[in-house]
Amino acid sequence: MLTHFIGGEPVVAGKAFPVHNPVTGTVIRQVCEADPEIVDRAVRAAREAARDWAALPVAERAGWMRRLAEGVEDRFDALVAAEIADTGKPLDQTRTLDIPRGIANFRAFAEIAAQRPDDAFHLSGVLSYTVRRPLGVVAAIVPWNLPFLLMTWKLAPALVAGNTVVVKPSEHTPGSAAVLAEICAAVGLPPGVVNIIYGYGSAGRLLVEHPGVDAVTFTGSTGTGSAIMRAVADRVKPVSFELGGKNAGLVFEDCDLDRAVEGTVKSAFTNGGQVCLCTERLYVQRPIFEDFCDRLAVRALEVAPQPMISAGHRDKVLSYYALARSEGAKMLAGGGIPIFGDHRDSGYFVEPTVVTGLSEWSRFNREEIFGPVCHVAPFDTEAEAIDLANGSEYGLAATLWTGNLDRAHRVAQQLEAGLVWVNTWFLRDLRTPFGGMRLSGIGREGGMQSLDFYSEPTTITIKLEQSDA
Ligand code: 6OD
Repeated sequence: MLTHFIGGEPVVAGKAFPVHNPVTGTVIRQVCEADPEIVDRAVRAAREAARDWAALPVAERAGWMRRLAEGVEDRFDALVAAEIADTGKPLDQTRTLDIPRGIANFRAFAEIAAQRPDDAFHLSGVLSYTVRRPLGVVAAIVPWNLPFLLMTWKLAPALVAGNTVVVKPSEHTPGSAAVLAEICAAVGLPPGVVNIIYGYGSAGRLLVEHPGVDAVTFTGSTGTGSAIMRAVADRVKPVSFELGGKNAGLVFEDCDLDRAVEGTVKSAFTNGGQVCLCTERLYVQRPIFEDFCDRLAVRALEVAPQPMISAGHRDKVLSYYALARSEGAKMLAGGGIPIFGDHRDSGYFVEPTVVTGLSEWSRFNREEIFGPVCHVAPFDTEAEAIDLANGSEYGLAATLWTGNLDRAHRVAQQLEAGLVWVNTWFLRDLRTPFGGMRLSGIGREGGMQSLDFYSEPTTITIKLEQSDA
């Protein structure tokens, strides 16, 4: 049974709920579900620890981040196993991306925080400078698609900025958070600095509404993001949201075709398309459209299917495959459930799918699907491509494939998205701003932007005596 981690101690309380392995559909663990009393206990523990943690010099908190990174390295295999059990991710991806990025998050934010300068302004005998202080207790609501990566992406900057944290992982993926709780205890992190509670959205709601929580960071769907915003509106709590996407890819005829096809395979199908940055709308310049579609379809058939996180999510993705057919799409690859003839047939797999022929106004092309699926459409001119890419209520990420440097800069600067990748995808410098426009979120995290969110400035202004000299 996975227990909550509160005030540095395991806490068994609340009803138990099951977690399923997406590869087989079988129950792999039982987990304590937080009730109002547990949420209250976790927030109180975080608040009790807040003053001493905030009072530590930033260099000491940065030292704790490095110790956490070492603790993660020591428990690398346990984290890989927990993440794979909950998500069904491939071993290779988990070993090379999910867990290493968690380590990098702790190390990167230790460096960034330690180097951060304060602002100071001097003008006509008036000196103004700012000091930043932490917000207090931060609620971190973590999604199921990149559970460890995104938990550390929130924890590291929140902690190093001097906050204490209550984390609620997704009900689907509590395993790596439970290992992190053991790591916090093993490295001797002061009790209450990190608290981890488990449960469904109802527990998340209790957490964000708790009057002892000062700010909320959330990654997940736009619907849940706006529900959180309403829930915390009365107390005007700061929120940082990374929400849905309907990301566009633009492929120009001057691109390196092999690179663009392989890049698109990655950007559409990595993690079974369950990454908020995945490409779901692809626009290809007409002279290479047929060739590109043929190549992409062949490659999609070669991609190993990955499971969706739950039976419910698999059914949602399949409902979009059915919708595409009913809206008159041509399926170029996939569109169903793979048959393996083994234990995976009871899991939550869907086929990597490539679709064409739908209008920009179809639901398929407007709504986030969050599966291994990509619609491909032709375009003629650069201006048209930009309009197509920007024609969405979302604005998280875009990819651009071109061999023309001028075009790369020109187009990238006109795309209305928080992140634009040119001839690559998911390449991230952790110091850069990360987040989306419109329905894709509010605020930016990453580097200094994270430290800005997790702290607030006080401006101190001093009138200096005029010198007679
Ligand atoms: O790579 C990252 O740092 C990051 N924040 C990825 C987010 C992916 C969302 O699904």
